[in-house]
Amino acid sequence: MTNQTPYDLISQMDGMLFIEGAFRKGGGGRLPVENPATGEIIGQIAAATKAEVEEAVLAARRAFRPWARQLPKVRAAALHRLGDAIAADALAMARIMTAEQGKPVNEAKGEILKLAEACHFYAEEATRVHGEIIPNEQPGFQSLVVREPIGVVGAITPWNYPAELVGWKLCASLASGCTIVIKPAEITPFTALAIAAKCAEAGIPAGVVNVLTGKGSQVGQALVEHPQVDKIAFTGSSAVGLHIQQSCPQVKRLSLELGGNCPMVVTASADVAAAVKGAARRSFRNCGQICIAINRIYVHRSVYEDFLTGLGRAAEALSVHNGLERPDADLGAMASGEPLAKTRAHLDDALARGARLVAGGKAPEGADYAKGHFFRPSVVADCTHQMLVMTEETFGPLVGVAVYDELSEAIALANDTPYGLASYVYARDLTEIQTLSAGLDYGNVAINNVDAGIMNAPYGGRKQSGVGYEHGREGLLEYFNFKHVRLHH
Ligand code: TAP
Repeated sequence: MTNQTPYDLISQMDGMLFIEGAFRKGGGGRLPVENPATGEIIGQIAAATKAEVEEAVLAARRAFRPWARQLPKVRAAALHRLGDAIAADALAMARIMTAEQGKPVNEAKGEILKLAEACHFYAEEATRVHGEIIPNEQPGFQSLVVREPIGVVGAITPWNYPAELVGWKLCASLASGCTIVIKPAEITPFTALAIAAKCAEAGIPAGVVNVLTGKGSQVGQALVEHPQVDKIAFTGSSAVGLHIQQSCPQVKRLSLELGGNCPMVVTASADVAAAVKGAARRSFRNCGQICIAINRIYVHRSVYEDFLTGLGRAAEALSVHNGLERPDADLGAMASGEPLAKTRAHLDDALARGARLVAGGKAPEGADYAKGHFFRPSVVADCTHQMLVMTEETFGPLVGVAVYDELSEAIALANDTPYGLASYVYARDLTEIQTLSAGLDYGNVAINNVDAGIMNAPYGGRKQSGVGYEHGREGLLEYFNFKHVRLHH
């Protein structure tokens, strides 16, 4: 891949599906894919037909038993080869991602390399999954708890992290002995097809990994409804996650990694400069299109104006460019017109309800930005829970800031949401830290840092942010059934 332009690579994958170890042209219609920085159509994807969904699921079903029976070290070796193959082509894969998603190439390359790391992490974990022997409750009996892979996984993924969100499900499937049919987001399909090419290169057996492109409401829904799909691993909005849960016609395993509306609390004892740095990074990276982005910040009155001045300056200093032309830009284009329109709507709503604009508030000016979906990182202050920016997930480069006086008030405001994915704290006082980490009703709490999700710790949400975990040993165990074997001897 290395010497070809992203457009050459994309044209080779145009209209392709990956079924039973081979690429082939889809037989149905086509859907255009846009470069969000320029508005150009960069390729067409196949809208997989019902027959193609059937073929992919049955290929995964046939491949399941032989793959599940492989020794864990054989699956681990395949994952190591996949990690190496991905890392070797990280730049070319990153450029494909930038062309379809908008994030700057350096950031996209970081995501690809993290996927390669995930392959190696899960390769090691694959060899460490073991069962248990339960203490006897009667003489002459023995109870074993054995872990067996669930079967065929349907993976449905969003567009904000086109490699990692596919990759975590792929790695856990490969490590556990499951097989997988992946339906990537309609607007970022080529990264997933490039990952499929790496699976072929790494010698993953035919049928173990399949990629179907097309519309979620058709191809994704067909996977949800298919009786031969044993588990759905979904990342996306809470609305679609709930729809999947309610429309699943059979009982099957579901893991749902859904929306967030993540708070940050900056207390009176915080290192304000560190808090500003953390907030700027986690609110605006990937244009704020992150489920664990900081959406709203509660700052103690004693440091409120200092924090706002710092965050305003940090936001204004961030560069926004076409991410293919400027690989080192801080922000690229937003992935499509939809999150951009929502960002503008949340900003307008906040300003109409009395918020103060501290930074940004508009698209960058100039011909380079005219046809793309660009927006400057934006900060609004003096926010209340009457404003959408504080109560709904913006999924854009906009953060709302509010002042508080008592820590209990900050905790109540931070928890005043149907979501429970990630929360952030900047504080130096140990009592404040302990009160916040116990009081925040979130699956992840990051204290004096903004890395809520790391590969070897469980990552999941509460309330409307989902069920189940990715990452870590817990993420891998989501791909296994328990079997109780009771022996009489
Ligand atoms: P969604 O609109 O929910 O789409 C996610 C995936 O579901 C896409 O592949 C979509 O296909 C598919 N889909 C749509 N309707 C479907 C249906 N009826 N049946 C089956 N699949 C269907 O989310 P999005 O806009 O791509 O992503 C943004 C959301 O994802 C945000 O809320 C964000 O917080 C959340 N997210 C959560 C996490 C974690 S780890 N909790 C991580 C990243 C993102 P199409 O692309 O064809 O519509």
